[in-house]
Amino acid sequence: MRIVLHLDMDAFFAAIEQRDDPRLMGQPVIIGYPGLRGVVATCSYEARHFGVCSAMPSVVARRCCPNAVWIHGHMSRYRDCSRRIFNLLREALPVVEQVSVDEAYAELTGFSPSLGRARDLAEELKEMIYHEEGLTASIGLASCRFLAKIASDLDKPDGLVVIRPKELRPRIHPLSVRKIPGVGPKMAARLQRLGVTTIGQLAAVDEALLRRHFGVSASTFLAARARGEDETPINLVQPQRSISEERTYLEDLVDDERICRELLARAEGVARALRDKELCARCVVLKARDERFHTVTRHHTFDVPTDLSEEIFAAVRELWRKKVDFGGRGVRLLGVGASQLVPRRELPGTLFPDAERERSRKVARATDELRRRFGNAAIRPGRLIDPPGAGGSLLPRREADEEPAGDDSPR
Ligand code: TTP
Ligand code: MG
Repeated sequence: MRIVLHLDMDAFFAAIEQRDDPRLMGQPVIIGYPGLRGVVATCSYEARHFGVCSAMPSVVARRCCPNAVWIHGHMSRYRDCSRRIFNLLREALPVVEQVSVDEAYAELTGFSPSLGRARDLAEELKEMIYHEEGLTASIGLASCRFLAKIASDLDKPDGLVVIRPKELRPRIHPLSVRKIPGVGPKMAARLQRLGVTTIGQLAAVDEALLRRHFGVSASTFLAARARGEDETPINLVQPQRSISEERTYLEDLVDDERICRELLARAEGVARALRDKELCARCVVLKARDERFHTVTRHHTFDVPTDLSEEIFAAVRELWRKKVDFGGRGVRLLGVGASQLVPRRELPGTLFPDAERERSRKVARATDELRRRFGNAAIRPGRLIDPPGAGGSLLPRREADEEPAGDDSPR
């Protein structure tokens, strides 16, 4: 039988804050900006008892839990901690796939002879992480990827749950179909119209009926999950599809200079994340939302894929100036994304690089290193320094398939 492990840190950002400031232990702690346009990035389990959860508008969270301690967040600290935890995991396990800042899968087939032994190993991992980082993780073990993921969530925080094949019916069937990764709100609503809300009900539905409603590929997917099957492998190196960074502003931006300054900051963050991962982007995306919530995205394709902030910035500034017309309305959100990513070493020309670009890359890498050692505030291009009194801002959720860049605010 296959054995897959899924690990997810508990209340990750909030737990780091509690660990680093003992006064926060046992307190409801919320990571995010408490202002009008803020959202909750995450919160401690104490805050969850009051109904606070990730992505909740801050105004709602404040109503649920008026006594919470709000922390804007220390992204570079979270990222360093994440890096150390993944190093521990990679040392201990043969095949580790990182799926987010605090979440990993590991293939234990052939490494651990039984689910029971895998459980002992998982106990050791949890202890090791607690010993090294003072943080708790929840782990799920099962015969495939999606069951391991569901298992790790069943007894959070500090959980360790093993799902054996015979436990599918009692433990998995009662759960909502929404627990299946890949079943979003739309598919769940369509299933509900067929009278299916739980995984057990999904297992009982005639596959032909599913096929009529969802087509061949979606119905095959649903039927397999209902049987507790998922052949998705655990990937040692996962192809990353995109990296992006966006911000919502407390006050709408109207000044072109300020807008360009923000675009430069986002381009910097994205370029740094690309260099961290040794990737270059063939395509950049500008996302902008005006005060009436009208959102546009504009793309630019490079002849030569890049990981340099000046090239990404030049492209998005051009897109902003030539391809976006908000008719003078203020800008509420700006985002910069990179897609069509290619590993740098696979690019032609790596052997005989362009001298100018190599110089820029060397400077950028040296800056990245200084940032890593001395923190984010250590180095900023002159234009990134906020004038006194500039409105704060915060990052909403990044896209699922990426890690945060070294920004000092939560996603
Ligand atoms: P999660 O693992 O989803 O959440 P968590 O670790 O805080 O809590 P749980 O115990 O339920 O796993 O996400 C990991 C981190 O990613 C989280 O600490 C903060 C960040 N994050 C955001 O910034 N915005 C979001 O919407 C979510 C869901 C997470
Ligand atoms: Mg987590």
